[in-house]
Amino acid sequence: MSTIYWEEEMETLPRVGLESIQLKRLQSLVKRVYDKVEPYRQKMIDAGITPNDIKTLQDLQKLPFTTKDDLRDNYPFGMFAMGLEDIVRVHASSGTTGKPTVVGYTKKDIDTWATLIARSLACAGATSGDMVHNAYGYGLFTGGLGAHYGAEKLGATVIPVSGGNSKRQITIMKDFGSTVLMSTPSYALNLAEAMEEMGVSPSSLSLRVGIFGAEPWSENMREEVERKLNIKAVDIYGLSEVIGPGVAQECLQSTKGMHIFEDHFLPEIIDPETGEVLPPGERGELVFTTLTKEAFPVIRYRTKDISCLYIETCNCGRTLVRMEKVTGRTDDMLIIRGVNVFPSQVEHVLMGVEGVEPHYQIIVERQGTMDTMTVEVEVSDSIFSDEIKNLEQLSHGISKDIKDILGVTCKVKLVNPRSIRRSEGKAQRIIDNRKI
Ligand code: DLL
Repeated sequence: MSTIYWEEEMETLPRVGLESIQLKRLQSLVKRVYDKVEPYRQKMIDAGITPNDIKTLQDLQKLPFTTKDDLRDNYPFGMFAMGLEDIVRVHASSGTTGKPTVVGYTKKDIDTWATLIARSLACAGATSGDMVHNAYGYGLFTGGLGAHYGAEKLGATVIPVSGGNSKRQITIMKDFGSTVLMSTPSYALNLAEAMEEMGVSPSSLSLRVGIFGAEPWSENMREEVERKLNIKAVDIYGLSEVIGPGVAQECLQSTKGMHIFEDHFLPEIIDPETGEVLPPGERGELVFTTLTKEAFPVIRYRTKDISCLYIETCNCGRTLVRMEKVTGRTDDMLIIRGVNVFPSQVEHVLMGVEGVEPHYQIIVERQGTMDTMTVEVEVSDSIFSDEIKNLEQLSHGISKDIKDILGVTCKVKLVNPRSIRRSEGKAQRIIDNRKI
């Protein structure tokens, strides 16, 4: 398979060349934030560091971390490195608690971001000949507009359909000949469901590839989406604080995670408890430093996402390091009777069971001092109309699988097909009733 690149020279740079670019960019970034962003300057002063102390890439480790709290404390624009006259756009991530985080972009940032999405699309084999069906939500969320500008930059035709109204989306896909789908993986499944309801066969569409991200999705979920939509599904990763989508992208040849666009973002993996930097291959919390962003640079931003880095070169020829699929966040982890479990691990088990539909929710409750977990999952129409005793057997079987594979005890409740609320963007997997 021949590789399609958007910026071949940068994506295939020998490591020494790449590291020398990274160092120059890091030094200029640290100087800029020290001069222009008061909270960063203060943190560096507190840590006894000046920009001149950054002499090698290793010296990055001398700099303090940045957390979501730092951004909240300086809400809305206190961490911007440019005046509002140079900012052309803001986005915000909703956040489940407290104030949202607001991020800003200059004209150049918007262009960098579009380039990164164009690279991502090329990684997935897309070209200017493609019809990109962009079902990421448009608005303060970075998904819609981020993907949109990148697809335009690639020269593809964009359908800015946003999330929702799934049946209309299927008609558009059919009539316009969409070839590339961009959406959350859970919304892709909702589209597949709408297709089924309309009696549209995926083979009657022109869809070839889906670029899915913004939420964790398991390998079994990937198989499910690929099968239901008759496409190849690849992963895209990003977060508003770093730029939005387009921080890392899985290529068609990769068997091991997504390429991080390292000429723009410097990744580290740390032990979330101690903050110690971990070597490649070890799993921990992802931390990013932006190397080229003007309006809203971040230094050692703690993402809370769990991953690890692979330094082996990829079959596609890109020399960029790869990050493992993100299976959870440090703040997503449930501790049920002392066992750690991530929703995506539960998903992986569920998706491996025949007759179970890819729509589920995890309900966490507290009984006395104990946390309990109930997994509600939809089953197919034919299974749901089966005898009660068969349903009971199936739910016991799933709960046993979860216990055997994840070591956690939970109740499994099989629910009516189409009874779990569908989302247009990120799916809500956990209903936490402990806080009520
Ligand atoms: O979700 C940006 C994005 C849009 C990425 C479209 C990919 C596609 P936020 O709303 O700020 O930004 O949420 C960022 O979503 O820290 C992860 O926890 C999660 N996330 C993003 N991509 C993935 C992925 C966008 N591919 C947060 N796999 C991140 C797992 C992901 N989790």
